[in-house]
Amino acid sequence: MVFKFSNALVRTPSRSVVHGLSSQAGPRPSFETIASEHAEYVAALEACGLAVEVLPPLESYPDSIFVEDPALVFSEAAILLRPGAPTRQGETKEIEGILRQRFGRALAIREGFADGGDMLMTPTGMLIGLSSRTDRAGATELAGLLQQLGIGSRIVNTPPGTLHLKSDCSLLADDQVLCTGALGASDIFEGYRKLIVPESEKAAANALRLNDTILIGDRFPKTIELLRQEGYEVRALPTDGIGKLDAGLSCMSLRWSKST
Ligand code: CIR
Repeated sequence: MVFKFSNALVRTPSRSVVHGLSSQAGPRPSFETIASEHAEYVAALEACGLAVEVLPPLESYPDSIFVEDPALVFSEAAILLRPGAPTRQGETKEIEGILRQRFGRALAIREGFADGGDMLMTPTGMLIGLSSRTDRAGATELAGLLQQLGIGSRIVNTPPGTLHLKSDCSLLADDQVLCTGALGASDIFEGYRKLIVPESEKAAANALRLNDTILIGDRFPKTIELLRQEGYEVRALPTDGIGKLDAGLSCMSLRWSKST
């Protein structure tokens, strides 16, 4: 099952996180808010049964707390990506060493750009979203590397104005996704049961299923209620600060299941 996880890698926010990329005009989050949200996130991963390894902060990379973007990880392999934002491109080198130590095999894309936030693992393979961060060259090379690992993939379009594919969707179960109305209206999730987030809670679509629990932002009461009505166990976490940096709950970790 693609949401069964035993391990996670996270990175402590740096003081520079307040200068992270944002498409929003409002006030910037404080360092203290982000640090406390991150600590609650780590505690939630542990409560869901994951062993969490915490990497040190990187002052030169304000967005490096969002470790999901420079790499993909699987039980026995990692793929190093090429983040599409110029200020984030050095993050891959920074995480490469630890991934080479932790995984027997590490592949790397050499062309174009691809952010982990655009990749949604499903029971039938990886969805690779084209966005302002992931281009056709990066997506195509990634599809080839995934094939080397025996993982099928499909390249799909991300709705205009969306940062990453996963900003707009998450996998809730093998046959059910949580997604925005825009993504729900496309043919990406044909065959899946779709739970559409209310228009007023679009950012709730970036939830994170870890084993039997769904992590979701605590500022999304309507979506929390929808999930509970569907019978899911939900853990609500503060995400006001990271939300101001266009981020959600999948972005702050790399997760995998150790093969035994
Ligand atoms: C960025 O714009 O790159 C960061 N401020 C947010 C990255 C969020 N990452 C993700 O959705 N995987």
